[in-house]
Amino acid sequence: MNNIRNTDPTIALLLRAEDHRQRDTFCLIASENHVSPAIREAMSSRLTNRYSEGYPGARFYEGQAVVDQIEALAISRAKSLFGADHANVQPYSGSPANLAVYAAFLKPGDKILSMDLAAGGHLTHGAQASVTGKWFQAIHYSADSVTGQVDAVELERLALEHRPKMIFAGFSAWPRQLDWSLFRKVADLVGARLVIDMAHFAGLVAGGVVESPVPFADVVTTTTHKTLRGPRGGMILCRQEWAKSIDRAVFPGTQGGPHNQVTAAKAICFLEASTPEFALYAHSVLDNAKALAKPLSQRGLPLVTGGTDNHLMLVDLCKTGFHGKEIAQALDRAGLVCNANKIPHDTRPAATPSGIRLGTAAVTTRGLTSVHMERLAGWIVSVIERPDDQKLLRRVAGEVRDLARQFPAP
Ligand code: DSN
Repeated sequence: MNNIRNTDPTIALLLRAEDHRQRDTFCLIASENHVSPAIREAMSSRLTNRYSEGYPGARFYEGQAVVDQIEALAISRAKSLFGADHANVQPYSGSPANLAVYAAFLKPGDKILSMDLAAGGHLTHGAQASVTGKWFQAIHYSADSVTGQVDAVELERLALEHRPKMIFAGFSAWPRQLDWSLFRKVADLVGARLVIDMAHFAGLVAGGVVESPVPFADVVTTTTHKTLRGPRGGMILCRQEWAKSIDRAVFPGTQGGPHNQVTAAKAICFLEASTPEFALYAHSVLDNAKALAKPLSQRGLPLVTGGTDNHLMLVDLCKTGFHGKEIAQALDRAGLVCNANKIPHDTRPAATPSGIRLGTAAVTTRGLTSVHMERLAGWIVSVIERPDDQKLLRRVAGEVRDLARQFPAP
């Protein structure tokens, strides 16, 4: 960081502080990960100097010979990694990717059917606080907190009653995989476009750990930085028949020039995610999630749906006398970083909900295995039992730091 130190010592100090924070703590935020040095290098490359509105071979600015090759490579790697007809790698992140899909298929006021934010859906799936909930009419379904699945009869009933133009499947905070064939069937029943947001579990799809939504959906949206372990960014995959509409909806519909430095990093991410090592990583993420869920439940912490089939779990704190924000802050002080999260039928506000969400993508990247999950569970349980005990939090933070330093992030 010599250049930053010379130009802006304040930012250099803060970046160093963040490096140290990441080094000495464990990230259990289900949507975060640690990228490879290659991906970090690409993101700080001189591609950031370029504007490239348009697509490979059809740009509005000259000097695109290199950028075109990079974007074409990212597209072809994305298609082959996920077996998709078409890929648009320009979305800045998951939310712009989803917004572009609305722009491709809907007019303001049209109806969508999607998972409720409070039940694990995402803001951009028509939540009231998002423009997707203000500009479109969203009808919501939930998944059952015992079976972990969406009720097929209820989904069909809602679809037939409201005749949505688009059905969103996928989630931000749900510990089970959903039945994509059910969503396909219901979408066909009412002639709706099926959009599956795989942002959270894209890495598990790439690694062959969970069923791919690509064969079922008209369109699949994703971020590239969660389990997929790429740069901060988004992507849209779709059937050939929607390729033009999706491309136009991204640019010029909802975005300007793509972030070329991120496109290069996405290309590297897709290459990394196509290796046998990545498949092993994805399997370990799931193994670690199950290995973390088991001792948490055994020690009396209820998990929504009783466990997990993906990289995340939701801990129900209702019986602890503390809300999720209090526990997440105590865990943070103990070096275990996670987020407070709503649980199904939560009566508490989003800022102080009744649960926390834990994910294993980042700790698995650092090389932790199921043996370490036992230790993490022990720390988590003790903090949840005594979140106000500052001495305990300091002791756990020290133990976490000692273990974390043995498993440096890339
Ligand atoms: N913020 C992401 C998450 O934590 O799941 C979703 O956008």
